[in-house]
Amino acid sequence: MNKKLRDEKREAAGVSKVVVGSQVWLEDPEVAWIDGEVSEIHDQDIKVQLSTGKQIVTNTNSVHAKDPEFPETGVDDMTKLAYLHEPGVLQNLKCRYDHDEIYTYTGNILIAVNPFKRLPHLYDKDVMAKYKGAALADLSPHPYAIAHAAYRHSLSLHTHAQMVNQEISQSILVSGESGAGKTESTKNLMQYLAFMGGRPSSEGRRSVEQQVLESNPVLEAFGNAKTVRNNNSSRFGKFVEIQFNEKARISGAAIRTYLLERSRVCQVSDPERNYHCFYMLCAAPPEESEKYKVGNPRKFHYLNQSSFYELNGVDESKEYLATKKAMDVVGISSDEQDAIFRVVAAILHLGNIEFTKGSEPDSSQPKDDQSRFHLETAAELFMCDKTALEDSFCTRVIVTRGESIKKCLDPAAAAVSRDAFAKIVYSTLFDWLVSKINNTIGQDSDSKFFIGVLDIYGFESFKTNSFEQFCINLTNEKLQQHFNQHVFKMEQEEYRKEEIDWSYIEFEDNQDILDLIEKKPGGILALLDEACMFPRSTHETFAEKLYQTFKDHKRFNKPKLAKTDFTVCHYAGDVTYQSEFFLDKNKDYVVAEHQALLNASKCSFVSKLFPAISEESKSSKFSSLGSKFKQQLQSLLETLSHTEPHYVRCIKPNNLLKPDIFENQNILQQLRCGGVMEAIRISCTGFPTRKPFSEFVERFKIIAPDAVKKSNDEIKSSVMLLEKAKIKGYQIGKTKIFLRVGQMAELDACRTEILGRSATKIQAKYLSHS
Ligand code: AOV
Ligand code: MG
Repeated sequence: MNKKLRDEKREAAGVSKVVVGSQVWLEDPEVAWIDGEVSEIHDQDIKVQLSTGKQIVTNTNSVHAKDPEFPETGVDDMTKLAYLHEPGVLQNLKCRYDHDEIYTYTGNILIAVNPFKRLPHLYDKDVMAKYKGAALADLSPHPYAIAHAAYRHSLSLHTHAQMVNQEISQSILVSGESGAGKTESTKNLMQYLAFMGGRPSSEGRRSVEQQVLESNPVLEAFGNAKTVRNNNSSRFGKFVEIQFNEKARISGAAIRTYLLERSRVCQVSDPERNYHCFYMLCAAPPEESEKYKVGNPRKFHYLNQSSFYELNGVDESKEYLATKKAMDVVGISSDEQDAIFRVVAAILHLGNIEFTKGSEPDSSQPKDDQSRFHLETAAELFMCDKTALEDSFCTRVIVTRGESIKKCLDPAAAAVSRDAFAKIVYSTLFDWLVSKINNTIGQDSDSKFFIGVLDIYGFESFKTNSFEQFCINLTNEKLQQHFNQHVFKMEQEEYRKEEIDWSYIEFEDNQDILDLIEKKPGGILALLDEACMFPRSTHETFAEKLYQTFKDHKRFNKPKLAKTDFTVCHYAGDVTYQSEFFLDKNKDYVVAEHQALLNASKCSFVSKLFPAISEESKSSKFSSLGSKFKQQLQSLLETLSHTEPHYVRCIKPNNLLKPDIFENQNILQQLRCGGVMEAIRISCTGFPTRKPFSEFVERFKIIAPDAVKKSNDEIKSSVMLLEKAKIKGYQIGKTKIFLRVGQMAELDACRTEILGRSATKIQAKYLSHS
């Protein structure tokens, strides 16, 4: 964060006056903030007795006030903190975390700190039932409460919308870095929505909500893998749109997925793993693993490049059966399941085919009997011709001037061709699963509203970062902008429109990074596409072009000594990308020979995965994965812009993936990057609650019914009601009333009290009559 900005903020939130005996926070390079007590004061200099035992002399400007009455178990909403500053926020999160309270609100945003241990009492039907009847503020913070708010909000707007044509769909955006708990939070959200919108399960048939829930294990088996950051890392993005009918029952769902990481199929390294499904299949019951000729995962090149095979606490053979069960629920027939695992097994065998020089110059052939065995097995499993399969790796047909010439590939090129084959088969299989699930669940084209839940790969920065990380981080930039825009710009815009007196708060904008990446023409993606279309480009020429174009861009750097690496200064930190495989990975095409071969498979499943291509698309030019991805993101954000967003911000408390370790610096970094600190400030300094005058009067007229009856001016009535309820510090806008934090609750309490009193009166009257 901009230093000046932070200093200003610090001042705003800092200590106004310290005396001897004041409790304060002091900045510390290691643990971020240490608490202590002021023991002496000489003008600006103060001596602080730290809680660690040390004494330090500093000045009044560099300390923050510490709340002497900070409640032992913290507060469930940051906006309730007596002192709002970084150490206060951190202390609150930590103290709640120590009590296994992993959820905390910041106004309407839910902060979730990953516990890295099971907390079963937090999630079950009874807990869901409790949230069903309650208002957001009445129960402790929880993803259920966020899902509840989204559901309730759609409903209340639903009746209203028919009159005013208002947006009623909602979205819940879950964000955070890799391993922070997005996928787990998403599952909780979906469970709650299924609970609210589900039918009594008497109908025998699998219900839509059950299918929506069971889609998770299927997609995770094929789209999740162990990475350095997360043992169950989602390698694809997902937006689930749950559709509701006029009775507010779930009537359909649409799952959109984004860019599955393909390279993982052929390339893994310690301590990562390939996709879960490969290990599950290897652990299948004997009759099945024999059928697919799999077994020990250590035998397969696509798996044994890494020495990690097992996951803590996971029994792959059980997972295999559980995945098949989930596949049953989402309507994947047993024949289809057989075909799917046949394809998965075939991919493993492909990986074991090695090539050596053939008889002709620059040609190739399977290296030995082992390789020939795996080639044969793969052909059997794909149900395609063995020789044709070999040809599709070792040769390439080139069409020039209407004549087709068969060209041999050398062993290295044959291996590249084999890997391309494996990758395209796997990613096509994944897409098939998604569309199959969508077809089974069914879309409700007449749905009245939907609630979308977004779970996308978190920000990634590894030792080496390639095209995948680039796309993943672009996604996070886009979502960050959406968050900024929503929380900050919308807020300010609203105050401006309503002519409310409110000093603007600066915030970090990331538009310049987005321009750098996706501006057309001239952004990194555009330059990459250009490079891909120009036959003589290499990653060196591409990198050179980037260096020239962006040498003065403040979000772009050429690392010292680097020849082809480049650094992008993302909102969440600097990431250095290795440009080596960018060109290759950006090219989205199926080799025509691979397509034709698979299309000719005797297995109808495989042949349908690769429908015959028309002559014209055969010759069509290169299509860009980066541009396709950018478009998908654009359309996602377009969808989101028509919904009312709710945010869940996940925090990863440590990089060891262990319970009960709370790393202050690490967490602060995430809170700062994610804009949580600014959001907190806004909800406190601003007016988080706003109501149009008419709605306001309607809701609270009971507080002063006679006065309201006499007046026909809504603004005057509103002011009378506010005064009667002794509310101060509110603001009157042009169309709405703006309330400070907590004032709505005061008004509601006042209303409830009056309602309660009149109810007793009626009751008393009724009793005296009977
Ligand atoms: P992610 O979705 O944010 O990462 P996950 O949701 O997969 O992260 O969480 C990572 C791991 O943390 C899970 O496998 C659990 O072991 C643990 N975990 C997370 N939330 C909870 C919770 N509420 N209760 C118990 N354990 C939890 V990535 O997909 O890598 O960006 O691409
Ligand atoms: Mg995930």
